[in-house]
Amino acid sequence: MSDGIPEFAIVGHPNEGKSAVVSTLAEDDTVRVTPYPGETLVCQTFPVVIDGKEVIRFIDTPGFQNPKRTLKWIKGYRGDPAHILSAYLETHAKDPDFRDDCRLLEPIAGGAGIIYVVDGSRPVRNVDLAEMEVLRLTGRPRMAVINCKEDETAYIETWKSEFRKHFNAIRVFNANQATYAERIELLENLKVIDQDWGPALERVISAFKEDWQQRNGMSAQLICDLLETSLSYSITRSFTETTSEKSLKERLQKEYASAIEQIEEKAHRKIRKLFKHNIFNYSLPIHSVLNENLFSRKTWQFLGLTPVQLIAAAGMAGGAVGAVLDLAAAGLTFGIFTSLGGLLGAGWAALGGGKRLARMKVVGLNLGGEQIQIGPIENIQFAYVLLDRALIFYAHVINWAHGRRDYPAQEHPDKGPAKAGLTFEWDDRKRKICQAFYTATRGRDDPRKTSARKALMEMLQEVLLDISSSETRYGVVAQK
Ligand SMILES: Nc1nc2c(ncn2[C@@H]2O[C@H](COP(=O)(O)OP(=O)(O)O)[C@@H](O)[C@H]2O)c(=O)[nH]1
Ligand SMILES: [Mg+2]
Repeated sequence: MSDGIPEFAIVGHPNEGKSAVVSTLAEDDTVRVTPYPGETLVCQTFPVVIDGKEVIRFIDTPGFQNPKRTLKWIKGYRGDPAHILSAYLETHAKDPDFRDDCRLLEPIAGGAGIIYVVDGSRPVRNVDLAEMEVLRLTGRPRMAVINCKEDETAYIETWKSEFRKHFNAIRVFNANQATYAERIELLENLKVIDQDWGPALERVISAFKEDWQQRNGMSAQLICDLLETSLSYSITRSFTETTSEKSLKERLQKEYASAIEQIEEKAHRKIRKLFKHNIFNYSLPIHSVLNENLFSRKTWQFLGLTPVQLIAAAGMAGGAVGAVLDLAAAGLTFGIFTSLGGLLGAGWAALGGGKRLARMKVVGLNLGGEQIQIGPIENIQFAYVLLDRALIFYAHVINWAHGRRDYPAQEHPDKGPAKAGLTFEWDDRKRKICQAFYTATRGRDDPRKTSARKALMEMLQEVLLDISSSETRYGVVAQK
C-alpha cells in the first residue's frame, strides 16, 4: 500500500481460479482466465477506478512453481525477518526453477496484501500446506479464499481448519457466481486482516457502494426513458386504395413490434454497459424468460397474464379491466406477435369505428392517399411487462460475475426458488406510481410528467437496491 491505495496480490496454485477471482473482484472482463495452467507468466495489475480515481488494485500472479523448495529456503533463512522476501528474491532472481515464485512474491515484498485462492472442491495436498506456510512466514496481511470450481463440498472443512492456522481471514467466494453483495462482503472481510488497513478499506467499501448507487440511478433513468419512449411510440404510414388492408396491417404490426423491441434492446445494452460487461456476449440463463421476444405469447403469459395481476390491474386501472381481459382472450388466439395482436388488433378495428385497446387510425389525407397511425399501445400491462423485463435483465447483469467464462449447463440449485416477474408483487403505493407515470406519459401536462417521472425514478432506485442485496433469481421459466 505504498501510495495509500490498498493493493492485493492474488496468489495460489496454477489453475485454481486466481484470475477468475481478480476478474470478478475488479469487474474487469479483460482478465485472462484460461483452462490451461501456466499461461500467466508475469504479474498484471488490475486497478478499480471510481470517478477517475484508483481506489484499490488487484494483482494477478502466475501461481507457485516450487513451493516446497521455497519453503525450505525461507525456513532456513537466518537474517533480519523484515528482509526475508527481498533476500529470497535476490538469491533466486536468475534461477529458472523459481521464476514464477519470484514473480508472485515480488508484489508482496513491495507491500501488497495477500489473497490466497484455492479450489475447495479438491482435497488438501502437501504442496498446498507448503504454500500456506510460505505465505504465513512472509508476515503480510493475508486472506484465504475458497473458490469451489465444482459442487463438491466434502473438503471445505479440512481447508478451513488448515486456513485457520495460516491466515487472518477466510472466505468462501465463488468467482463464477459471486454477486454484488458477496463482493462487498469479501471487502468487509479484508478489513479485518490488519488494523492498519481498516480505514483505507473502509473508504474502498464506501466508494464501491456510492458507485453502485450511481449506477442504479443511471439504470433507473434508462428504465424511465425506455418506458416513456415505448408507451408513447407510434408510427404513421401512407396508404392508397390499392394497398391491401391485410398486408398493410401485418406489415405495420411487424414494423411496430420490431421498433419497440429495438428500443428495449438498446436500453438493456446500456444497462449492461453500466455494469462493465463489455467483452463477452454471454447468453442468458437457458430458462430465462428474456430469451423470448417482448411480444411473444410466452412472455405475456409469463409476465402479463397471471391471474393475480389481472385482478390487481383491474382494481387499479378502473376502466382498463375490459382491455386486460380482451388481451387475455386475444393472446390465446393469435399466432405470431400474439400479444401485439392482442394489443393492437382490436385497435385496428377502430378503423371501422370501434374503440378499444390501441389507436390505429386515419390521421390525414395527402396526395397519394390516406395516412394511418399505429400505436401507442393503450394498456398499462405493457408498462408492467417492460418494467419486469428491464428488472429481470438488471438482476441478471449485476449478478453475472466478470470472472465467468461460460455458463454451466444446469442452474445451481442452492440459490433458492426462482420468481417470475417482480411487478405483480408490488403493493398499492408502487402501482399507483406506475399508473400515474403511465397516465402522465400519454397526456400533455408537462409538470405532471416531470413529477410522475421523479416518483418512478425514486421508486425504481429503491427496487434496484433491493434486487442488489437479494439472492432471488427472477424470470426463470419453469422447466417442463
Ligand atoms: N466452474 C468454475 N470454474 C472456474 C471457477 N474459477 C475458475 N474456473 C475455471 O478454472 C480455470 C482456471 O481459472 P483461472 O482463473 O485462469 O486460474 P488461475 O490459473 O489460478 O488464474 C478456467 O477454465 C476457469 O474458467 C469457478 O468458480 N467455477
Ligand atoms: Mg491466471
